[in-house]
Amino acid sequence: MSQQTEPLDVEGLREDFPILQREFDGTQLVYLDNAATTQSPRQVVETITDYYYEYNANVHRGIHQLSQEASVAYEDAHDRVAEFVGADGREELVFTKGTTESMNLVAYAWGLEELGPGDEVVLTEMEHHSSLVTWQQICKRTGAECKYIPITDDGYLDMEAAEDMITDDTEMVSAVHVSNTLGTVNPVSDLADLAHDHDAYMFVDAAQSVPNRPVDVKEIDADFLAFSGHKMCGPTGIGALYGKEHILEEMEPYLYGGEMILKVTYEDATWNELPWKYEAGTPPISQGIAFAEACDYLDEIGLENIRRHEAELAEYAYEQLTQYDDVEVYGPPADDRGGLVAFNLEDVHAHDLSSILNDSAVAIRAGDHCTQPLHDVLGATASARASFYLYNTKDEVDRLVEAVDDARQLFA
Ligand code: 7TS
Repeated sequence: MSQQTEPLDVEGLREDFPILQREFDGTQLVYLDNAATTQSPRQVVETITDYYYEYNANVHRGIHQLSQEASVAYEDAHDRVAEFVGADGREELVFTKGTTESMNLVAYAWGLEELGPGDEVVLTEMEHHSSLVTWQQICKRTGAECKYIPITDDGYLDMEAAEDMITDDTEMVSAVHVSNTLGTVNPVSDLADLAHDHDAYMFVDAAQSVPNRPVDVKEIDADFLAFSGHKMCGPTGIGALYGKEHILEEMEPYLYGGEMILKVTYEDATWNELPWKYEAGTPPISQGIAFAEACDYLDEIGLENIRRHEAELAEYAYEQLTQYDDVEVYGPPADDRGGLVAFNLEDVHAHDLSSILNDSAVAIRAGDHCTQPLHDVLGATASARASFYLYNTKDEVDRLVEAVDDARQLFA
């Protein structure tokens, strides 16, 4: 994992992303919806076309040449993505549809089996619905209880409350690493220590961290960690679940079918080795191979460089937006956040704001960002959110702020 700290050659990088050249009525697109999904560079898109033009075949099945080539590339992609997050290898890295499916896999395969009345799952108030709703519903089905670590007024996790809430009744702590609404970077390693002190597992939702900073599953000591390819320059339809090998060995499969079995009789079946035990059916082959290419692309740039670039843009955006008294930005201070700012302009609904920004070709997200209960805590029904990535510039932040100012004047 690269630790260099060089400024990004953003103009050079932008050439890899043809979509960024799009214009609407002669105005160039400013794409600031990267927490929802990122754009893919040519290198990733060409990996997909190469696959379909050169070696499209089903994997693990055929002994013909095409199938062998596809199988090797698909299997190696697991090692590449595993390496990207510091896992030991493919045995610890299951390909899924994305973070949501990774979360559901563990909730169904482990949670339904292991949880029961008296058990507790500890989440945070800033969980994305993919974790919140999943654990909430699994708790309802098993009789276990969900608890939520509160946030402080400035958008951090209340770690004193966390220490009280994580007890011997806790079976799972599941926390978002970087909040997709507040931009808070949570101390997931400290939470993992607390969980392990009480023999609970630690699940890290790394959907908003793996794409933009060095993340090492061993350093965090996560038992599970989930992320999505489409938020890190890769295609949609592919993501990953990291799990400690001994836990993945012990768990029962989540989906049954072909590919995931070793021996089948009319009476019973045994399971394939890791990670295939959790990948029933024909997998997303081209997406998996392109996911690995996205990891190469990001490593080439350097994750620490990307983290710093995003933090600079977020700090700049925060400062520019808060110069207006009627703009409220949520979450921690300007200089201590991930690469996004969620905000509201007084008396203007976030959807209206987003629509006005769209007229200036500035793409942001408006809504609850799949964190409805968190918005209740913030006292807002919705918010506007600008989220940055490696190809965004300060000029684009200026375009955002100008468009927000236009909206202020329109609604004044
Ligand atoms: N966890 C976090 C923290 C997220 O931000 C998201 C998606 C997910 C999980 C789910 O990822 P998926 O790939 O399975 O959908 N977040 C957003 C967002 O902020 N806007 O659109 C999707």
